Amino acid sequence: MKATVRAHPNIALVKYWGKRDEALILPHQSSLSLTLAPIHVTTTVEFGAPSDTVELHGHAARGSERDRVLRLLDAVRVQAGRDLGPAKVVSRGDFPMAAGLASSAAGFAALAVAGRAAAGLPQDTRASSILARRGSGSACRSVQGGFCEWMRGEREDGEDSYAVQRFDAGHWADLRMVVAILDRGEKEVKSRDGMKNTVETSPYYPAWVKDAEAEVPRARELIAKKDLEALGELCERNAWRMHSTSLAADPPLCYLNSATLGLIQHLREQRKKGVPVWFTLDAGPNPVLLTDAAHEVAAEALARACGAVDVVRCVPGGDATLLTEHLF
Ligand code: 2P0
Repeated sequence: MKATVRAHPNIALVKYWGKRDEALILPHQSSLSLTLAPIHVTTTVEFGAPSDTVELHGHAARGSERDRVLRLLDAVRVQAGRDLGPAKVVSRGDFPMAAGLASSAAGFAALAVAGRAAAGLPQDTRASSILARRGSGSACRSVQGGFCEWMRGEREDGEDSYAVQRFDAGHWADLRMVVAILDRGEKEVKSRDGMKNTVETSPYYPAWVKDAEAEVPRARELIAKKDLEALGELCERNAWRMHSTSLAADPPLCYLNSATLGLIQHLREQRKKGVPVWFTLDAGPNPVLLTDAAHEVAAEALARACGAVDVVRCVPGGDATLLTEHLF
């Protein structure tokens, strides 16, 4: 009745931005990501506890944060088909939570896999991905390592909306993602609210959906060929289009600040000098630089020169994994 899982966060190369179903967390378009190591979240779930308790990163979770965790475990109870009793959950991450890296993605992926294992359900990546998705959309892409594609699906019940691994972490071991933390502050508009506002008010939203869906198979081909330059260009294009669509919302959503823009513009000069480095950007001011192993030190140096207060260098990460050592 107790299980512990370690999962890695992921960074989308083709972003998920907008839901067609808010309750089930079903996206309007497919997305594609890379799972990132060595950073990770570890989560222990135990059923049969005296009462429901949720501790996230050293603090007792409250309000909607606590509810999201307990709702996911309710779905586990339904899958198990029996009364598992109250649950105790403890989760800890080893990377800066406000950095804009989706700690929720690693957290809900670990929770889904650990929850099912603690309930005695068999290991099943598809079932875990669907469960993780219901906690946080991007979490469905952190159940497996390497390059994962979240297929939007067509069904209203969401049973065909989950992530599959297209290439494992070893396929392109030389790829590097360098997170440039320019601002440690919490973002002003959470992804969930930002994407809702964009879906409802941005006149560019339908164009975003069509374009992003078409970019997924292109990205897959470039990953197959390990074409860093073309993948870098695709990533930048997709990030700009996500942010342009959000900028056109009402009220406008601007996640970039002046330091973000400074760093991004600097990359063009670096490329002219022969440094292969491109960016992607989630719903926050901290760019993630795409490069190769030979240039990760140069990428870190340029991020710091452009004002990064911290830098996290990442390599392709593996699957969410069961551990034998528990957090309590
Ligand atoms: C992504 N992001 O594809 C995109 C790009 C942020 C920008 O998924 O509401 O925490 O829990 O489904 O997954 C962040 O949003 O949102 C995200 P919910 P989530 O990685």
